[in-house]
Amino acid sequence: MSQAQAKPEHWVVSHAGFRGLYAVTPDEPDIGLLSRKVSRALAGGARIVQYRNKSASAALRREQGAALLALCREARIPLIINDDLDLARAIGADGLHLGREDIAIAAARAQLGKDRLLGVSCYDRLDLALAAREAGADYVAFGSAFPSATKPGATRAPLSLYREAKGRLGSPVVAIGGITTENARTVIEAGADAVAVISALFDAPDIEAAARSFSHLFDRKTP
Ligand code: TZP
Ligand code: MG
Repeated sequence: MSQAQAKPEHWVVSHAGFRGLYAVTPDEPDIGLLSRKVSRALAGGARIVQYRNKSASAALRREQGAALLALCREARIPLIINDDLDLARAIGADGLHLGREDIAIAAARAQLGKDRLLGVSCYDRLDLALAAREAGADYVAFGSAFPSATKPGATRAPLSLYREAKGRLGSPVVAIGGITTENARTVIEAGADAVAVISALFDAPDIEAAARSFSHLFDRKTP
């Protein structure tokens, strides 16, 4: 399938209702290694992949983004780009994830079109999430759920926020930050539809097994 032909109806997950493991990439300069790691996460059942690399040059990010998009297309899993609307558009990625330092949500939605997934980090703030939905976000993320070695300064979000947000927003709610196979159940039971994970997934000795462990936590129906 060409990139231009890829449409949400071809994805394994639905735009409005995904659930499961949301794999967020580590800052890995080696494209081959990054691709192998993401392949293992997909094999273990990751439902969404976000390309996030805070230390690469624009040229490397473009190359890595395109490589990961090809992998995700094969698995029929959406690839979301962190921060960078131009990169998302340049490679024809499936979506964009924004934080408070990034471009305005409504502007991003206007440029992405309605078919692409748009996610927004809302830290510990329901008000930001409500505004993000109003401006066109498909899903929101709250966190850090637990202390995160990847982002030690991150605001902590209370567990009560996940269910409260789910009730108010009518969109998928993603938990991020310090999530491991040991504590993920806590945020899922607290109402999160997906767990966004970097280190406990990509630093695991067996990435596919770790992805499978995270994914299995979603097998059981939760309220
Ligand atoms: N936002 C809040 S915590 C975090 C981000 C991007 C880092 C998540 O990484 P890890 O390794 O899963 O804690
Ligand atoms: Mg950002």
